[in-house]
Parts: sequence; structure tokens; C-alpha cells
Amino acid sequence: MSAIISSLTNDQRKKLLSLFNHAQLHLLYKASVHGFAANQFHFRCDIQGPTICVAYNNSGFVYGAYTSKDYAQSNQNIVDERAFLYSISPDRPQPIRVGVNAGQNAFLDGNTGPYFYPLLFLYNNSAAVTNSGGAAFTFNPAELHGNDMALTEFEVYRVEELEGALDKPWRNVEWNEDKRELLKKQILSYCPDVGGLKEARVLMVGPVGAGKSSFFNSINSVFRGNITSQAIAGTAGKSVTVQFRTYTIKVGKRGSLVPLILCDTMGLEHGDDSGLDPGDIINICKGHVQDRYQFNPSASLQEGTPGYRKHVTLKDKIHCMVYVVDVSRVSLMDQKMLDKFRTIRKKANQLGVPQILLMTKIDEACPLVERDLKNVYHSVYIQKKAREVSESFGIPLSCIVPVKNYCTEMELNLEVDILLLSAVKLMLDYADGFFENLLPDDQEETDVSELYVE
Ligand SMILES: Nc1nc2c(ncn2[C@@H]2O[C@H](COP(=O)(O)OP(=O)(O)OP(=O)(O)O)[C@@H](O)[C@H]2O)c(=O)[nH]1
Ligand SMILES: [Mg+2]
Repeated sequence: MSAIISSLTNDQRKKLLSLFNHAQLHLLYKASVHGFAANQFHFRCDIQGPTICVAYNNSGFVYGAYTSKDYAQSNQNIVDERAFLYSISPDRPQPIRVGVNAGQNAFLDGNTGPYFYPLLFLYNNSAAVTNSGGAAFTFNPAELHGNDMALTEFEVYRVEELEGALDKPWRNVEWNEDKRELLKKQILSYCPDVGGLKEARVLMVGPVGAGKSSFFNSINSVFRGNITSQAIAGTAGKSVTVQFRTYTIKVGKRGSLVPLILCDTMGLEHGDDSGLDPGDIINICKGHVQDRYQFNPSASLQEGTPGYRKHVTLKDKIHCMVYVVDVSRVSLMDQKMLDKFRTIRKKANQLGVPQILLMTKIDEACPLVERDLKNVYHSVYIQKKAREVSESFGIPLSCIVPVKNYCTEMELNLEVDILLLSAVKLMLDYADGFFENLLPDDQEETDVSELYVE
């Protein structure tokens, strides 16, 4: 059976989540799929803990009721001081929230649809709501649902409230202009100090849509001084990036080069013959893959074929590998994807390539962070995901950095820049580890392919 998709738009979901401190929603019931019938609602929503029902009407209102109690068909009136009605509409920046009146029962736990006095949803087992009396909630009907009682959709979500914010951040960050300038200065003054190299070459690897190309665009933007989109980014089911690209970055439009080459790859996919072939990652690490090589998901690049660089020097090798992972998909990665990462990691370790991990889309994943990026290290959710990914990848927590890429912005932002620049600084520090592990003889800019263990 195919997955049941929520009808909430991103904007509606954000507004709904803003009613909670820090929560996740899990869709339990969708009337257009399961039926506009009370028994279908109870079958899926009874004894589920806190839930929120979401009614949609043709007048553009999304509204409903939250309860922190179970539905259980007990036929009892339920006291729930945390219950509320709410309404979201496109022209209101904030949802309306109506709390339960003091001393009133919030709802009747019968065998009908949700019945928050006076609103009875799924009235007569149909796509309708009715006003059935009772004084638990006081609201203006025109504001709540536009006096439009017919439903186009009705959903119920389990609300999982996540722990609040940490009092003390798990990493300290200075959020000020001086810090941004210091990070830029530290990055620009970086020099590998080996074999005449002028920059570190960093490879980004990760699932389709994780934000690899966007990360390059974001770093490019920070140094350029305005938002750029040189690398094509977006969502298409399959990997948007199909070529190997090595990007240089300049300060301003015509300024000096940043001592970093960011290498962008095709996204990894679950299937064996789809997405980037892990064999190509090894080829890239060893320096054999030329810029603009067109990836072939069913076979890795072979010696003697177009795009293969036979004689490689230290500057062609990867000096640091960066796994790029969408933070909200950390626990959704299946065994096949984890196995691909394990293979890549094993090889990278053999090649002596240090690795770090970027957790992207922290703004989308956590309402606390969305509200204010400075909450990133206060967010229990982000900390939990960092620990989870550290365990599943076998990467120390110190090598995991949360970032937010520039995606919708038209201007640079101090906090976004600081997280992005901190990630680059860590990449360069780790690349140094690669150079320091080279033997003195290996440090010349000659063909060093034989240094690597096959
Ligand atoms: N909200 C948010 N969206 C992001 C972030 N990073 C990337 N995106 C969005 O995620 C989508 C995919 O981003 P890409 O940069 O194309 O991802 P990719 O890893 O290069 O994907 P492939 O090339 O297809 O493997 C785009 O729509 C981006 O706008 C982020 O930090 N926050
Ligand atoms: Mg891409």
C-alpha cells in the first residue's frame, strides 16, 4: 500500500507546529482515504495519546482541535486543560488559538467524530462539522472556519512533543560579526603547507537531495558577498547533479581564491544500479576522476575511458570527505543506504581521508531552530539526531556539524554564515590531518597513486 500523504502545505505545517513548543506530527487518519466515518476515525486514533485534528474547507481555512488525552469511546466528558481549538488561514501570519474555558469539559469521548464543545467533526458520518452546543470554547465562527461547515478533507495527527530546549548549549558559538570575520580570515589564511599545494580538496557525498550542491552555493555566496546559485540544486526524485564538479570559490567577483576546492557529486540512492556508484567515490578520492565527468550509476569509471585521469598528483586527491545528510532523514535511512556509507567509509579510512558529516536542513527539521538559528545547539532534537547519526555512521560527535544552506533567502545572514563558515573551518582542519599523515617523500607534487592501499 502506498504511503498516505498529509494535505498540509509547508506553510500550514509550520503554523500548526508553532502552536507547540517543539513537536512532531504523525498522520494517523485521513478521511479521504479511510472514509468520513466515526468508526474509521476511532479505529485509527483511539488510545494514541495527544492528537490534533485538522479540518480543511473550501474557504481556505485549516482548523481543528488538540487534546492531550486519549480518545477511547468511554462516553465520558473529558477534562483537558491543555486542549485548544485553532485556525490557520493564508492571510493570517499566526494561527488563532482558543483555549478551553475554565472549569469546562473539553470534549465528549463518545463514539462520534471528535466532539469539542460545540464543534462536532464528521457529523452524521459525513464530510461536515456542526455546532452542537456546549460552552467549552468561545470563538468567532467567521474567524475560525469562515462559517463554512463542509469539509474537503479531515486528518488526525498524533502529536509527539519533543523535549524542550537545553539550558546550556552542547557547543558554544559566538554569534557576532567579529566571529564571522575571524572565521573568514582563518579560512583565507589557510595553506596546506605540503607539496606546493595552495588549497584543500574536499569531496561532498550524500543521498539525493541532501543539500550538497546547495552547500557549495551557500559557501560561494558567503565569500562572494551575495546569494549565488552556480550549482544546479533542487528536487527531482533522482539526483539533480549528474556530473562530477570541482568548484573554486573567489572572494568577491574577481578577488583572490579561497584555499578550498569543493567537489560535488551525484546523490546516493538505495538501489544497486541507481545513484552514485560507491566505486566512483574511491576513484574520486584517488584523484582519477576529471571535472565534468558524467556519472554512470550502473558502472564505475574505468582506466582508459573518457574522464579518467591516469597520472594523479597530490592536488588531484581528496583531502577531506564530507558526508551530507538531511537531518530529518537520519532515522529514515534504510540498511542499503547505511551499507553504502559503510563501504565508502571503510575505503576512505584505508586511503587516510579524514571525514566529517554535515547535517543540513536544520531549519526545516526543528521549529526552535527555524525561529532562531542561534537555538541550533540548544535544540534537543538536533542533539538527538547528531548522536543518532554519530552512532549509525561510527563518526565521533565532534566531526558532526549542523548547517543551514541558503535556499530561499535573497540576502546573506550572520547566523547562517557563521554555521557555514564553521563547517568549512572544520573541513580545513581535518584536511590538515590528511597532509600530516603523508610521509616526507610523499609530499612532492608527483604521481602518488602508489601511496594508496587498493
Ligand atoms: N530548508 C532547507 N532546504 C534546503 C537546505 N539545503 C538544501 N535544501 C533544499 O533541498 C533541495 C535539494 O538540495 P540540493 O542542494 O539540490 O541537494 P543535492 O544533495 O545536491 O541533491 P542531488 O544533486 O539531487 O543529489 C533543494 O530544493 C534545496 O533548496 C537547507 O539547509 N534548508
Ligand atoms: Mg546536487
